[in-house]
Amino acid sequence: MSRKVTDKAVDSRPTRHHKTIIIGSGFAGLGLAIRLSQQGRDDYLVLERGSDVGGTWRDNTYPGAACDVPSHLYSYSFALNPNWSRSFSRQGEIQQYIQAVADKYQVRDKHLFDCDVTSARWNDTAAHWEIESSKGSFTADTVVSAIGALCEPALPDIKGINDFQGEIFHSARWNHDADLAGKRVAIIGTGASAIQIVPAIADKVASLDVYQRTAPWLLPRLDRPYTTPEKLAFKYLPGVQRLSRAAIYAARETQVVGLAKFPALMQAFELIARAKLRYEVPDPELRAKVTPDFRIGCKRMLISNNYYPALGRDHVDVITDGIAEVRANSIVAKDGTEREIDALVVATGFHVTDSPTYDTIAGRDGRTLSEVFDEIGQQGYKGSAVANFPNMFFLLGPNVGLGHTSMVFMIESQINYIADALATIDKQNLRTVEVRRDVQDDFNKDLQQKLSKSVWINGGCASWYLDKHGNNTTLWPDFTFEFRRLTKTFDVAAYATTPVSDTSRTETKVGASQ
Ligand code: N01
Repeated sequence: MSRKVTDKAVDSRPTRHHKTIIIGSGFAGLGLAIRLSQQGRDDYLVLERGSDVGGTWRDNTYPGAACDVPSHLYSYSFALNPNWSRSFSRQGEIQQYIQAVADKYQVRDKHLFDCDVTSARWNDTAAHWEIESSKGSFTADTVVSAIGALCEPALPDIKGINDFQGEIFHSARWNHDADLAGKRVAIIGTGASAIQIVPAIADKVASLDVYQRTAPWLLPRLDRPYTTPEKLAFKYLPGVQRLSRAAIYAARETQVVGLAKFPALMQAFELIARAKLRYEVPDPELRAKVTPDFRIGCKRMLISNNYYPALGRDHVDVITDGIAEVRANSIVAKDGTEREIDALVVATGFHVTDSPTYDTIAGRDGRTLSEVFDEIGQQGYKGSAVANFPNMFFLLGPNVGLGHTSMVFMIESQINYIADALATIDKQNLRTVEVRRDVQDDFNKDLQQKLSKSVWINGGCASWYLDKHGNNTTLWPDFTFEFRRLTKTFDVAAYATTPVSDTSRTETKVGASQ
C-alpha cells in the first residue's frame, strides 16, 4: 500500500468541508467524538478505515486476546460498565463495550467507515487541512489524528519469508479461515500478543515452535470471573464500582515510582517473577532459555498463568538460536536446524516510532511527520501537538504511552485538552494555532531528563519504546495524574496563533504554562 503524500487524486466527488475531522475511531477517536457531540460541536466527522469502531480491539482478534489492565479501569469514566464478566476482559467483550458506547451516545452517524485516509496536507494560504481518502476529498479547519501507536503491523525482514508456502499472518490480522488444528505451527515473537496466542492454540496444533529473540518477564495474571453478587453491587451501588476503579488505579500508579524514578525498586517485581519461573518451569534447561537478562519493566511486563505451562508441553519447543531463513515449508535456525511447518504466525509487533502513517501527513512547510521526526525524533507537546503542524492535534501522540496502567485514562486527559483547544479557537476567533518550537523543545528536554532515570533507559534492554536515536519517545515518564493536571485546560500561550481577521502568524510572547 502506497502511503506517501501525493498530489490530489483525480476524484469527481465534491470536496466536503468540516470544522473538525477526526482520523480513527478506537477508544481515542470515539471518545473525542462523544465529547464534541456532548458540547454541541456537531460539525465534525470521523474517518475510520475499518468498518466499525474499536481500533485495536476490533483488529486484534487472535486466539486468547485479552486486556492486561483490569476492566473497571480499562473503560471510559463516563461510561462505566457494571456487567464486565471478569476482572480482566477478553477482546470480544471489550469490542462489544466500545460498540455499545458508540450506540448509546449516538455518534455512529458522525462516522465514515471503510474510509482510508491516504493523505492530509496543510494549506497555509487557505488555513485548512486537505484530506484525500478512499472515499473522496475533504477539507477541515482542524484535524485530530487518533490513529494510535499500535495500528500498523511490523513484519520481520527475514530472508525468504515472502516465499513461505503455508498459511502466514500477523497476530493483528489473524486469518480465522486458516484451520490450525493438527498443523505444525511456528510463531515468531514472545511479546504481549504471542504469550496469549501460544497457550490458546497449543491444545489444537500438532506441534508449536516458538521463536524467541528476547525472553519476556512474566507476572501472575490475577484474573477471575465476577460473582453475581459483585455484579449486582456494581450495577445498583455505583459507588462500589467507582471504588474498585479507584483502588485499581492507585495500585497501578505506585508502579511509576519503580519504573520511572527508582528502577532498583523493580527488584521486588523481579522476585515475584523469578518465583513464578521456578514454580511454573521445573525443567532447568527450558527455565534457562526463558529467563530474561534485563531488569523487569524495561520491556512491557507481561501477565499470564498459562504461557509457561504451555511452553513445557512435549509438542512445544522454544527456539532461541535465531532465524537464518524461512523456506517454502520450513524455518532454518541460525544453528542450521531446519524445522518443517505448515503455518507461521508473525507476532512481531507494530511500527510505533516509524509508523508509515507519518508519511501521509504534511505540515506547514510541506514536510511530512516522517521527515520532521527523522530530524528531531518523535517529539511533540503533551502528546497532543507537533510544531510545524498547525491546527492539528494528536490523541496518543508522542510520549503518551504507558506500560503499567490504563491508556483510557491518558486518552480522557487528552480529550479534555483537545476539546478545550477547539473551544478556545472558537472563543478567541483564531484562524490557526501551532505549538511553538521553543516550548516543544523545553517540554522534551524535561521529558528526556525524567526518562534518563527510568528503567526503560537503564534496564539493559532494547524495546519498541525507544526510537532509532535511543530516546524513549513513546512513554509518559511520570504519574498519570500529573499528565491529567497538565492537560486539564488548553494553554494557548504555548502556541503561535493567528486571528481570523489576520493572515500573518503572531508568536505569543507569554511563557508557556504547564
Ligand atoms: O508486539 P511486541 P506485541 N525476529 O513488539 C519479536 C500491546 N498489547 O504485538 O523482544 C524475531 O511487544 C520481539 O522480540 P524482541 C502492548 O502495548 C497489549 O506482542 O524485540 N523476533 C518480541 O518478542 C504491547 O507492548 C496486550 O527481541 C522478532 C515480539 O516479536 C504491544 O501491544 C496484548 C523480530 C514483538 O513483541 C505490542 O505487543 C497484546 C524479528 N525480526 C498487545 N521482530 C494486552 O493488553 C520482532 N520480534 C494484553
